[in-house]
Amino acid sequence: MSENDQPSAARRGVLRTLAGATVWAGAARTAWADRQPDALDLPFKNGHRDLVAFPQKRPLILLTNRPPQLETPFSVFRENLFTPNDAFFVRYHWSEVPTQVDLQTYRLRVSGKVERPLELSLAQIRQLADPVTLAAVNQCSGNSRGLLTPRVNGGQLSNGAMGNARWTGVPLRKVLEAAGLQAGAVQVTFDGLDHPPLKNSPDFIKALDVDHAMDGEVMLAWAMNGEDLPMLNGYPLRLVVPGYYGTYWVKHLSAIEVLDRPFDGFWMSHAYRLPDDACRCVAPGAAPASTRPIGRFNVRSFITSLLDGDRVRVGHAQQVRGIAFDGGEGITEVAFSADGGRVWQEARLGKDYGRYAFREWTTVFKPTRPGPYALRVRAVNRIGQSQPMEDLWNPGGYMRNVVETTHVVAV
Ligand SMILES: Nc1nc2c(c(=O)[nH]1)N[C@H]1C(S)=C(S)[C@@H](COP(=O)(O)O)O[C@H]1N2
Ligand SMILES: [Mo]
Repeated sequence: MSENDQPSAARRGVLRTLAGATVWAGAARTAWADRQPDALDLPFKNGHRDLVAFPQKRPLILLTNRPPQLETPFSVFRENLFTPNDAFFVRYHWSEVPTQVDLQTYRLRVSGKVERPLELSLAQIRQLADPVTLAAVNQCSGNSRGLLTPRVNGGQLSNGAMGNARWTGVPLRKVLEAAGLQAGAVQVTFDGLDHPPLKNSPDFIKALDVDHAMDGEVMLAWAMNGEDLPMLNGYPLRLVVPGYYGTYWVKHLSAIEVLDRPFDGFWMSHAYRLPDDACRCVAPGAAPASTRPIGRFNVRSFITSLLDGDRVRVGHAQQVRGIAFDGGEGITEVAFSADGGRVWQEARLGKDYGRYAFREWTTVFKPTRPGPYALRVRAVNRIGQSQPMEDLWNPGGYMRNVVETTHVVAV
């Protein structure tokens, strides 16, 4: 941590909140903000980051200001199995993001290959079905990108571009059934209220296959952890695609279109694509022969109760705690090593909040001699998938899931 060698973003006048409106300049520091650290260092080169409080958010790791891109400090995962709304990460592609939405005029349009095009208010959407609540992780494809070697272009994120929340809404299927799919429907596209600053840049639009869109699990959610979505997480309505990378979780959803062909927009045909092979990886620097759109999460696990550089007591048996998750098979096993991965012990799994949620695990660690310890954790899912011991590399820096190491010192 380095708290005094850098002027904070707030001091430079980046933003402040006024009754839910976003003010992007001319801000003064509040007394509350003064009590927070101003900055921190992520564990890679050029990892110095300001901590900045955007509207409805506590101070988070600032990646970019326009558009707002905020990473969750990793200590938040130590304190909470469900990520608080004010600490949940924020990702946008284009600068023109909504700072308020009027529910009197907000409508979700459903068009394309449907029997009945619809224009639904939020109240009408809420009446389409009994609300469902699902615990699910939202994770950016580029989570942990900054830790990859060799480094790749894109947002230099540490491990905080993920979060676990309870999402409440209605199944997307109910909306599509209300509109009535025509025969020959192939894909469904999703567009939100944000847009690029220039007309000739590609608007952020994503697509799902019709079968996926109709699976009854993909959800239109208006609430997160029992409260309205924060503006920066997609108020008033977002897509929740359980088990899939955040890129599909379109925020401020305003238009759904049913197509009789695969969608060929930029954000499907050029961005968020992976090498089309089993490991979704290529030799560092190589170009993949062919690619396909990113899909489900791979298996990940983290130690949360200890952070890099923490001190532990020799001879003291302490509980170590962490989280694991995958793309929806469910975590069935977590192993912990206190010696860099030579000897492994099985950790105990915590309460099961469903196959899309963080799964807590605990184990006991008793350092027997003073000095450094490399703690590692590795999870396995129901179908036997696990995590690689060495980084897998792809040009987007997506899907990093190497077995993590937390370095602590016993004294
Ligand atoms: N409207 C809109 N929705 C969006 C995006 C965007 O740029 N615009 N980015 C996507 C990406 S890449 C991610 S990782 C998630 C992040 O969700 P969050 O900002 O709520 O954490 O939002 C997705 N939904
Ligand atoms: Mo993302």
